[in-house]
Amino acid sequence: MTRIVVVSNRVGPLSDTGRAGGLAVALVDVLRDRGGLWFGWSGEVSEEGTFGPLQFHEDGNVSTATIDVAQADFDEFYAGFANRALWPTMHYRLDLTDFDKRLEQGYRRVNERFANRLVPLLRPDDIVWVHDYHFFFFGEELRRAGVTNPIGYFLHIPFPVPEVLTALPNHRRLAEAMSAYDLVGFQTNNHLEAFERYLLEEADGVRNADGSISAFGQTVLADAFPIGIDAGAFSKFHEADEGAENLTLMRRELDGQRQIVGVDRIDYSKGLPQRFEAFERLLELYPEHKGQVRLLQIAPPSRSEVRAYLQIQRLLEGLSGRINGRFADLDWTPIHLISRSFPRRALAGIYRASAVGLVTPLRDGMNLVAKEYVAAQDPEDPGVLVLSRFAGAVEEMTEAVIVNPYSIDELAEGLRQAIRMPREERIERWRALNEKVTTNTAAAWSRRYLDRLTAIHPPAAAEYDGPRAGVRDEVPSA
Ligand code: ADQ
Repeated sequence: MTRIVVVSNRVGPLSDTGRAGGLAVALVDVLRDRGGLWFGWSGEVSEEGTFGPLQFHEDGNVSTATIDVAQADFDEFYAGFANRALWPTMHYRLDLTDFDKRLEQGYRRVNERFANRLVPLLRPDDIVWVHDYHFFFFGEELRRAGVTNPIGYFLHIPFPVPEVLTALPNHRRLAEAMSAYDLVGFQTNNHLEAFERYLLEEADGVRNADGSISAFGQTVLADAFPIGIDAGAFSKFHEADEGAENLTLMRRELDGQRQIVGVDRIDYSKGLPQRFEAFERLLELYPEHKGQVRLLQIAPPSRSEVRAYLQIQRLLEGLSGRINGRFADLDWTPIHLISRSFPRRALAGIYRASAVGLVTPLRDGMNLVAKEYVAAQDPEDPGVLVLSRFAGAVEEMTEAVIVNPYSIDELAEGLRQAIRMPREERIERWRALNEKVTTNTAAAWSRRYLDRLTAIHPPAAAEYDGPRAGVRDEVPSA
């Protein structure tokens, strides 16, 4: 039977998805549907690096194969070109980029090595699906090694407009490598248009009748496939385990106060300092909220090997300390900053206990937290989502309170609107949002993508008929 082979930087976990991140859950679903192989980095740095033994792990119909990287790979590929050149460029932060040629070479080397390690594991009728900004060159390397299987690519983060992308010194090679895939998927139409505009305007591309674009002597089809979550699971997490415990704990602790919640990895793209300043502005302008509303920000550190990430963490600690010093009282602390991660089921309880979900990135591919917050709400008394106009999620989630995160005043007013919103309006907005979150699930997303990929390039031998409907699709919208 045709297997799906997923390639992503981080692999797993395959079980106990209540503890895993949102993306991992989406990918496990895809793999479980038909059986498959998940290939990527082990998370370990070793002397042998990419030349070391493959580590296999089997769980039912899914296996994982991972390899280590060497210290130089980690520095140049992961902490280097991926997170100091690509991530900031794609999030419109050219001021934070480091375009060192050595880092780029390390990135290319790791893409090549990883692809060459996968080749012997591939079967002729496999469908290969490569994920995210760590592996732009992976498909091209597979083709160079003679792989003729369908190879798709999905970019989880934004694709910037050509005026920004062209700041990347190897932008042409990057776009050329992307064009080697059969199908390139983006989160939003906005990112799709940026990519197509690049091919047409910067690479003399020509659009074909079927919508594909020919450029660099290759033909690529691109489209938008907004990612979803396992909404059914999220709407039920609060009923048991850590979800129920956290819901009860939070409600007792809040004792009638309203809670605004933010949940993000610490990252400069997430707009965290602006959030704290907006909350401060709310308290300045509308002192009646003192003692009545608090901001809970859950923000575990990430990528601490990159200097910009440590700086943002210190900035947040300083800001929350200052704002708390200014406004706190003996029985009330305005900002609670928690610097660790929680299992997903625990997050669901926290979301449900919070009157406002504050999701205000300066730039984001999609943002799964926005969808998780909606899915976790009580249909009879839902909270309000305050969403940045620069999150990919905004293309679908138009019934949120939409704000410009660069304007502290607008953010503060958005918060006030959300806190004071009457119940009927909250229910009306939530119903519309929840309908979308429960329809466009993670399972529906992968099915749409893989159906499209196999329509363009059918796998050899076995006829692929799409993944079977996942149970997570069968949850009725409330
Ligand atoms: P991220 O930038 O990591 O993902 P996001 O989409 O919000 O951003 O996903 C974060 C996930 O991690 C969510 O599932 C969330 O629940 C979880 N998470 C965050 N903070 C946590 C905490 N403190 N404890 C536990 N879990 C936490 C990238 C892109 C996004 C895109 C996704 C998926 O940057 O734009 O939406 O991939 O495609």
